[in-house]
Amino acid sequence: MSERTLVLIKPDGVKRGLIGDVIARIERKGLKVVAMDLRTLDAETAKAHYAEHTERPFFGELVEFITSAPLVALVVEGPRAIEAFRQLAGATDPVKANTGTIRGDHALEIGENVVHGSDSPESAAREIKIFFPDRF
Ligand code: IDP
Repeated sequence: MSERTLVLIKPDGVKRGLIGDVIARIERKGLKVVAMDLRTLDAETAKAHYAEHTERPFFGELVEFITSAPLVALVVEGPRAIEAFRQLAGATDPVKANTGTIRGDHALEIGENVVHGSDSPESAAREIKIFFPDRF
């Protein structure tokens, strides 16, 4: 059974030239990119996307960072795509992320950890609707 997940290549990943690396890993795994867009988020969209973190102390920093420069939003499809991409991404804290994962190979700071991937089918549906309201 195929499912979809929302992936973001965050501003740090775009700035550092990692778009190709991230997409190559997605495709090498056998997952398919079914939508893709380079854009700079406005604060409203960023707050909606990270709504579950509203009360966290780092929320302001998170919104500021994710809106600071262009990111790439992708919808990725395949069998167990949500879990498959989370495995490719590695742990949230890039120092703890295994080598061989996107975060493990490319990042050191939790606030600049290169990618986002939906964490559940409910989040994926909600996030895909925020980024690609008319596409799915
Ligand atoms: P996830 O991206 O691995 O799903 P979440 O816990 O959903 O991790 O957190 C969302 C994002 O918020 C993380 O990817 C990270 O960039 C940022 N973040 C999480 N914890 C912290 C923190 O303690 N300080 C700064 N940023 C954080």
